[in-house]
Amino acid sequence: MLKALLLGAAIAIAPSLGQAAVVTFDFEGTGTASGLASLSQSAGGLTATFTRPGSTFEIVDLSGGGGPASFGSRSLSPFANSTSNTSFLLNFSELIASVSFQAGDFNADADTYSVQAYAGANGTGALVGTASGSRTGDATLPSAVDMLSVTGSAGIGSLVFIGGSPTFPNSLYFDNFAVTYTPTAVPEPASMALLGVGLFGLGMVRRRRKS
Ligand SMILES: [Ca+2]
Ligand SMILES: [Ca+2]
Repeated sequence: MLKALLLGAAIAIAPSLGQAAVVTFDFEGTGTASGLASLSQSAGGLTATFTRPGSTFEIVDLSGGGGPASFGSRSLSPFANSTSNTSFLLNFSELIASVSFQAGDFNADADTYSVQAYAGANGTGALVGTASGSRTGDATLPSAVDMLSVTGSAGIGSLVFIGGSPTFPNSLYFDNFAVTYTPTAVPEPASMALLGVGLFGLGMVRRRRKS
């Protein structure tokens, strides 16, 4: 009886503990669209909002081929306005620990890319992580895709990222944003109620044993 009550209390607490989780934003469930000013995706209690200040972007359909297998049938693309040399901005609904994502251009021109992670929203606050690189016009898929990873020990609130060539300033696709974060450890009302019931039962058992 006592064991069962303690187990019940443990189960009620478990979902509230702050354990690191990984959620991925891959745009697969997103409809294709162009001229987007903003796009929000939610997974695992975390919301990621993509914008491109001063410009627009699109979600492209790759289901007919042309992209690497890892990109699936939908991908984030800046080509809605590739002549405007503006970065993407990615805001998270709460601080995250790290993020990795893929950038690729499917055997086209040579590109450079960079990403900055900031503690605050909208690319503000302390710069807590960076990653950058370049690639020549690659030979075959899927080698035309790189993985960028950024870790911010103090927590990442937003990302600024861009990739392209001098001829085409924004000519990289981005996909598979894998985010590591610890959900805020706030006990849910239901869990607290269950815990209360468990503790009440425990008290009853002890009282009964004393008498
Ligand atoms: Ca995808
Ligand atoms: Ca390119």
